[in-house]
Amino acid sequence: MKIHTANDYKSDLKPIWCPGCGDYGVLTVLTRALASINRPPHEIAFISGIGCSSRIPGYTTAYGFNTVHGRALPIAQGIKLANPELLVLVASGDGDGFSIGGGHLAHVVRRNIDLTYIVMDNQIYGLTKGQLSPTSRQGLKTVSSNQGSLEEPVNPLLYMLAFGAGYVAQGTPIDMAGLAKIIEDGIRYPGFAFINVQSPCITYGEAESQMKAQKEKVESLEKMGHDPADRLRAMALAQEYGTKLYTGVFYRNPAPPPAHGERVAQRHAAYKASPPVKGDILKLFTPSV
Ligand SMILES: Cc1ncc(C[n+]2csc(CCOP(=O)(O)OP(=O)(O)O)c2C)c(N)n1
Ligand code: SF4
Repeated sequence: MKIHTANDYKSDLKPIWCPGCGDYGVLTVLTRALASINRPPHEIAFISGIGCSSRIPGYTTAYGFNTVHGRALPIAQGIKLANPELLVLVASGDGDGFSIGGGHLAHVVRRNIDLTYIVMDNQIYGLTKGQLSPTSRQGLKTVSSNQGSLEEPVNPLLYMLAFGAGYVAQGTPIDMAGLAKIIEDGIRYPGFAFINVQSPCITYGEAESQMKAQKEKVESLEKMGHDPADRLRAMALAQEYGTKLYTGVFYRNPAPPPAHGERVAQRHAAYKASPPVKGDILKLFTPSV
């Protein structure tokens, strides 16, 4: 079997992100994580919505689909259902994932489709030139809010934990090794995995979200002694989203339930073993008295 290197997952397209954008680091670590997994690129489908971050599939050699703003998750779920053998990765920005696409989150989690969802959370709409996003902090002034945002930001980590996700982690490109580790771990998790990446927007993002500011506040959950099997503690730590920058695995279900594909296979096997008797369906419509 061929041993793949990170370069095998990089396409010939040159990224057109702004110099210094955090998404470059995400692309680099992603290709490293894929090399560790060593699945050939033609066995990987990489789906995204629309945004600067959503360009990422095009910079890889995996099959890619840069879909519609906010709709990466439904399309990725369909692809996984149609071909369960594929390794399915999904990329979004915080606008794509938590605003227009926010309604899909609870459902992808409860279905427990085996895919890895990577959100490049820069707390701003980058592609459309710097409007407020759902993770922008209250008071943030942008081109679309010159008096400052009136609204509280959403908390993506707490959302995912509350919805019941089996794998929830956070990373940043300032710690490439740590980010590669959680992306690899998320891909290996047998079920839905969510990775929030604090990926700075150098052009429209505010100073306190940039790499320099991140370096001053980042704290490793592993070094803090956090037990990733402790979901309630993970939720308590996730409450600090927006004030602290914790990196690593918040929660990894120690006894992962069957993923959706496995449940479908079990249902098929049950039908095969005991096929419905022709005519049974009529009983549904026949009054019992
Ligand atoms: C249905 C629809 N609504 C709005 C847009 C415009 N639009 C494109 S990308 C985007 C937001 C991008 O922000 P985010 O998802 O956070 O990604 P980033 O560019 O910051 O990586 C918006 C509003 C669109 N393309 N389609
Ligand atoms: S606008 Fe922001 S998110 Fe988009 S490429 Fe530039 S730095 Fe990156």
